[in-house]
Amino acid sequence: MNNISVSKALFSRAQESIPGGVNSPVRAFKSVGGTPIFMQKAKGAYLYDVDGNQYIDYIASWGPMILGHAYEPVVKAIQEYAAYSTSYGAPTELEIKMAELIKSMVPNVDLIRMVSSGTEACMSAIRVARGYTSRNKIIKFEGCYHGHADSFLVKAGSGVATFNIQSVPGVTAGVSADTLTCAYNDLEAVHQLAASHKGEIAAIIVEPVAGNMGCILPAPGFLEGLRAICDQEGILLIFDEVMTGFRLAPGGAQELLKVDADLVTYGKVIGAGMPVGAFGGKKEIMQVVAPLGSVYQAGTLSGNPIAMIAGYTLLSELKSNPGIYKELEEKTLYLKKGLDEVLAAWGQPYVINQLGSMISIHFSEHAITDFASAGAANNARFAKYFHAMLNRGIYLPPSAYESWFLNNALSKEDLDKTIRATGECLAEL
Ligand code: KE4
Repeated sequence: MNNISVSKALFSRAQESIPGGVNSPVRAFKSVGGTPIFMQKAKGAYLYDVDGNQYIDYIASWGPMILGHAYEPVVKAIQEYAAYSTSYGAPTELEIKMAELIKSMVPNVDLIRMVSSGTEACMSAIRVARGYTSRNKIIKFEGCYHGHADSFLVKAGSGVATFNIQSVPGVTAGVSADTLTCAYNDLEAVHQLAASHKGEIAAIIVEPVAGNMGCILPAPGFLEGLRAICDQEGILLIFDEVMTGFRLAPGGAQELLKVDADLVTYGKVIGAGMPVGAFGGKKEIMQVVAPLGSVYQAGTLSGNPIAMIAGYTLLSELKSNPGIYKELEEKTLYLKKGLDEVLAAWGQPYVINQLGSMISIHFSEHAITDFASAGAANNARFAKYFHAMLNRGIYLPPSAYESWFLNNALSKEDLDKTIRATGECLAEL
């Protein structure tokens, strides 16, 4: 067992001033139990906690640290620009460069607006869809997570699923009534919702590869089917690419899976760890956004110069070295192969879902294709696995309802250590 006495002391102190001692619930280790680990610093693929323990990091700050922590060019850019001011509240050329860079990397974006989180990006995108279509309802999928805006806290994934919060107090019945839900990958259910709410649905918002119930891939034809329903019914298709954007490919899931969205949201990688989100799409739709149109959306720190230079520096690296994506996928496939071998030898049921550098393990004898199957897995066993790995210096997401995120600083030795640690700890599960 690692010595985590300083983390323990900090956690009890934190709870005196911060709800649950954390600024985001998924960090609280509630579903896996135990004391959240307080981090001191990180470099490349490694985290260092306040007790001096080192961990191989498979969270990458829930996605942003795709090239590893304290990536030199990003750090240098932040240090340089911080000296000019940390915010102006006025437009800067940096914001134009960031928008132009994103437009050059992703399909179907003529106009893009910067915000400060994935939540803001997604809540703004559905407001745009409602303003553009003059319709009120949205369809989201059980277990998908689009941030904590009221409309999305209906059968959501990530922390909402982790804490099994069926309906979130404070989200009114009025708001929830405009959010229709069905199972991920259930195209027939979407057809039925569209038929019974003809002319009422503004948008379908979907994680093109789900990462908030573990990693769940779209079934063949699922995304294409959503595209067809949207075309037929005048519904906007919103790809929530907060996780998949700039992670699965330079052009994200739209590029990799070859399905066009009408609006797309970004976060995480786009800010290189700084608070950045964005939403964008075709000019015909985005021109409803104020001050061009009347769909109001704003933010004091939207396009913040430090966040912009951090994101711009990272995205530029990804654009100029697209081979990174192949490297990341190869590392993930190597990890998957090794995990498969040790888990298969163990003889207990398990499933590994993976696409690109997103991967998750589920202790289940059935395929994990939606929220119900993710919830029916042996997640108590996952909690034991989490702690067994943590004690061996491997930091996994503290919930079975999360995807792992590989970073490109991971070495073969790190992957081998992760595979070995898994093999060693299975007997404890
Ligand atoms: P943020 O508001 O947390 O920046 O982004 C919300 C969001 C939107 N869409 C998708 C697909 C997301 O995965 C997220 C946030 N992801 C979680 C991790 N599953 C953030 C971790 C947290 O809540 O602390």
